[in-house]
Amino acid sequence: MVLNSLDKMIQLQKNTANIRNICVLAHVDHGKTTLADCLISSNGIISSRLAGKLRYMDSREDEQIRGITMKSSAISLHYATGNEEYLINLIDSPGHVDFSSEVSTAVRICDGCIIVVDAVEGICPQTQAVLRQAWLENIRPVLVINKIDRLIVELKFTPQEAYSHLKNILEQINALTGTLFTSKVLEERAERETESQVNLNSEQGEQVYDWSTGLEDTDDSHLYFSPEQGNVVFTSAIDGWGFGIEHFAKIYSQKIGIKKEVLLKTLWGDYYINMKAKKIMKVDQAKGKKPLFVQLILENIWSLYDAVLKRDKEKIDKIVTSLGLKIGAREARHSDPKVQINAICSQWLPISHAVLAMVCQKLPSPLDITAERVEKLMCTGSQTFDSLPPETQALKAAFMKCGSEDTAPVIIFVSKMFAIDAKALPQNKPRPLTQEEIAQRRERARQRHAEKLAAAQAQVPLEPTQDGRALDTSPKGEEPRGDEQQVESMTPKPVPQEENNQESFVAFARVFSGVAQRGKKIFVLGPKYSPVEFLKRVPLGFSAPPDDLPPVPHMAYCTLENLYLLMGRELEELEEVPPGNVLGIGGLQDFVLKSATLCSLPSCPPFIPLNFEATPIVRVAVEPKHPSEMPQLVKGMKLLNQADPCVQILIQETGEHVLVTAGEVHLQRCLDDLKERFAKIHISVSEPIIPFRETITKPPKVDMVNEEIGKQQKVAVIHQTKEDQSKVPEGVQVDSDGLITMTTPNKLAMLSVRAMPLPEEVTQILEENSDLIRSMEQLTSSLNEGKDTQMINQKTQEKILEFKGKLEHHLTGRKWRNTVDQIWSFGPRKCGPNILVNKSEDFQNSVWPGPAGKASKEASRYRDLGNSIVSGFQLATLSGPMCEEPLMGVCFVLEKWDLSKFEEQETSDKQNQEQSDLVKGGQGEVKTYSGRDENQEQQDDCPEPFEKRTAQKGDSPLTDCYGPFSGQLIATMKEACRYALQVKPQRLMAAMYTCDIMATGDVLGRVYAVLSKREGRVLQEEMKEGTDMFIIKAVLPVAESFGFADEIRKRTSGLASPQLVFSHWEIIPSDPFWVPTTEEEYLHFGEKADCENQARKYMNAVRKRKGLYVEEKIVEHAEKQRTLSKNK
Ligand SMILES: Nc1nc2c(ncn2[C@@H]2O[C@H](COP(=O)(O)OP(=O)(O)OP(=O)(O)O)[C@@H](O)[C@H]2O)c(=O)[nH]1
Ligand SMILES: [Mg+2]
Repeated sequence: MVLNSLDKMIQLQKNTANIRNICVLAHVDHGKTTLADCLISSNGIISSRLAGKLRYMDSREDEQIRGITMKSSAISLHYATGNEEYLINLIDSPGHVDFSSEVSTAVRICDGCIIVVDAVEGICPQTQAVLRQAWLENIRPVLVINKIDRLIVELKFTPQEAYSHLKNILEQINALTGTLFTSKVLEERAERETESQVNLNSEQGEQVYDWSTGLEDTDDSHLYFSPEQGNVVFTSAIDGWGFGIEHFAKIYSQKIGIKKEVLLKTLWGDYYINMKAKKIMKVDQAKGKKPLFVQLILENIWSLYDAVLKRDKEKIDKIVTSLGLKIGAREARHSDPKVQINAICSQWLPISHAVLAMVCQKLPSPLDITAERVEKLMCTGSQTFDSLPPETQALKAAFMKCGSEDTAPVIIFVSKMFAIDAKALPQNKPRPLTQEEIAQRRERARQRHAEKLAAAQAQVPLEPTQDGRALDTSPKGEEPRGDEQQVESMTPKPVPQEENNQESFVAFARVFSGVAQRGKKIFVLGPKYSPVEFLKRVPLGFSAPPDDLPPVPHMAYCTLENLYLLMGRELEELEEVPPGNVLGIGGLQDFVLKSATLCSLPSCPPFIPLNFEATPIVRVAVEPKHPSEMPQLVKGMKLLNQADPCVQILIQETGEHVLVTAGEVHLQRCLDDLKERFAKIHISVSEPIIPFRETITKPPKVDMVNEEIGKQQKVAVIHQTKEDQSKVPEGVQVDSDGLITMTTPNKLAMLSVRAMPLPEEVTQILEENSDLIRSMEQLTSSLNEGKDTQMINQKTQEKILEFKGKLEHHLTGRKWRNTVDQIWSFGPRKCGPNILVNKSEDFQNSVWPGPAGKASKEASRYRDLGNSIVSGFQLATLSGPMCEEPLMGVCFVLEKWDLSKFEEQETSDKQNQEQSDLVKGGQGEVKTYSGRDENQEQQDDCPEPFEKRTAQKGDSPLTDCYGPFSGQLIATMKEACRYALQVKPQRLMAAMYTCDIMATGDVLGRVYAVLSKREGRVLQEEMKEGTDMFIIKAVLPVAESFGFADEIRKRTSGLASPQLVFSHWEIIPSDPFWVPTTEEEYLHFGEKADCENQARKYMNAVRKRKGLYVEEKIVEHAEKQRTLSKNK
């Protein structure tokens, strides 16, 4: 085992066909990093004794302490088999859900992946998630079933039981693959059908797609995991062994004399061997026979473990000699049986060979990239490949060829930026000196000595100081002064003082085509860059040097400053990187925020964005301990944002600096990074900010004591709160059915708005389609503005129709008649889960583009005013009346919109203006409408004449003492929406996690106790076959989740650990404004009745945090505190 020299790696990088870019994916703790250790030790980078203990890829201190991986990191390995030599770029990824974004960054730059499954735990939630991610990226998986030793040592299975157990795991994972495959085929078929329709219309004949018609004709056998296919190996990473059945097929074909091909087909499966007849038969022909896998493979391993654990020296020796192994004396005598097992097994069935051979045989090289994957990578959003400009389409060939000629365009994808200490960069590190350099140094030292002697003779008094300095510097290994200029090229670049402890960013990237050369200039394309935009601005075949190009949004031009070979904890400098390799790039931090596409041609599209599985949900506000350190904090947060693919940083309206992270562990890591690496200051962190949503529901049918409402006697209202809060002031009309009618402060326009709860399914559909809604809004607005109506491509149109159909399907009944056609906008931010419906007769406008949207003539006339209404709706949905949180699942219906007065005013005003142009530059005080209570008073003192600002062309923005008319409309609409909500039963919605807990039977009770204390709800409980493990699926409010994982771990002594993933929003059933009103309710809850109102607690907590008014008595029934002694 030789440590690979850099030259060897550089040489291997050039042979693209023998490169494998792979990542290791699994559920948390299934042994990815341990497996990586074993593979790394086969290259001599770490010693084989330390493999599994060191967890080399977990280079962060907190990773080592917590024992979980938190980032993906790459290492290049060399593997030789037969005459072939391979370069394996291995990426270890984290399994914890909080870091699933790191998995996304890894799968994007790989061609294949190793899915690791713990033989005891089997398929877990994250296993499913990573398998899906691999599918979405079109990368091919192979399977490693790890921790087989646990079946022997912990579960004490017999080989036969172990076989059934393993078969079970394989069936489960294949069932999963099957579902993924089926949905994909069906989706493609649907797509193909629409495609063929288009083709029929356009008479283009055959298209590129050649998928066969349907599921039944599609061959999917190669997709499944099966030992006989060679894409499954069984390992115990901790004991250093692993095998695929090929290994045993080879051995036994020689031993028993059955053809290897036959054995390959029968070693896995229900076959047994008739030794006498040398025949292989189906197991059910003769009962009680063991399958080949048990008889020929598992039993051998079991008996070895048995011998070692029982310390049966004789038997061990026998096995060792029969296998022809040599065990060192130290291992043979070692008291720990694990060491012996490791020593024997890692020689007998070396894990690295089993895994790497499978990787090289079964996983594709960069040259095998499929056309399907390339097209998918190139088409962002709803684009189709055919709709890309021809220059862009031409790049597909470059992707497929993965060529290294000079003419090949360089295409690199940066999937994340990671921070490393600038001192750890190879160019800043002192490197070992070469022989020549040592000779040079020696020579210089000699010269210096001679000079010194000469000087000493000439100038005796100065000697001590000079000497002192010389002595001071040289022992530190630094170059002595004086020689600095000559030496600069060979010594580390002196790092400037302030950079001394600075973080430097390296891009985690892969070359998809062309050769990345150091010093080469390249375009950096941000995720929103559009080659169409570029081609529009820059004439075809531009000849100007790229530096002089006109600015194009989301594009920059930069130099590839440093290229690195990623070697786990180390980086090695490279001059160039051939196509198909994973690499690190330095010097991009000013150009790339998180991910980017680099290309030598600007016609390249940016790669599709990484798909992140986890939604960042846990927020905290941070501030420096010393206010003067704010700038450092801001800078640190910027760096943190760049260094983490999924963290979000924002500054709220309140001025708080907020970190949004995927979960508690992620939060902790981000805070540590901020404190220790990026900001380097003390910070204080707020309690987690828990997000809520506000909504309304149908009026409840029963009250809090389950009595039908309306039947009980109302108590003479003692408790006035509900009425006190009477939310609707005068001047606003409220109908009995909740229709709010409001006029603008200048009384020129009147709006009637009603709020209705949307059915749950509709809210869900809206949430799922937010991207589509956003693009639809953009489309409509560009249509309205009369921009060139870019053809909506067929696929988007289909999607929009489908979306509309779904809405129509759920919005049925008299109440919702025509609603879908009348949807005017979605909110907040124009894509949220609330809708604005326009039922007003005289003005019709809807979001649906094309023929469905009936844009009438008035539409254009009223467009600006309409925009104000929509803005009002957006504002209202952004923050609700309960605690200023966004709304969800609410439909606002604009029933009437009376502008007749406004029109009159406008015409008379025009006439006025024509008559006299006297009033210029209105100096009259311009009040702005600012609150619900003011409108009444202000209406009275409103001076009649309007002051017009200098007339603008067309429809002038009317301004009166209440400010511009459009502003008044916005405010009125917003207020009307809020009142409309307040007259309906309001509810809070809480963010919910789904939580998967695996626990053994004996700690189950304690898990349930913790869950119920935190308002969790168990959805499902299953026993894992063949084990005493239970899998519990539960939902838990995010608000109650802080410290949950820790508590579970503590209560169960680490035997159960939950995985929390954000899943959905759920209405909290209790009414935050509820007060007892009937006798029974008083009896039941007492007058105060706030002890059980969870919703009120949440609402008040949010209000308090936001500095809003909270109606709360601080001290109630105050009494003098009496101590016992006084009481006597
Ligand atoms: N018994 C047994 N334990 C193993 C084996 N492989 C790994 N482990 C143990 O499982 C634990 C988790 O191993 P890791 O390699 O850190 O797991 P991981 O998949 O990298 O975990 P994350 O990166 O946090 O997702 C460690 O305590 C390992 O010692 C194995 O083959 N057998
Ligand atoms: Mg790990």
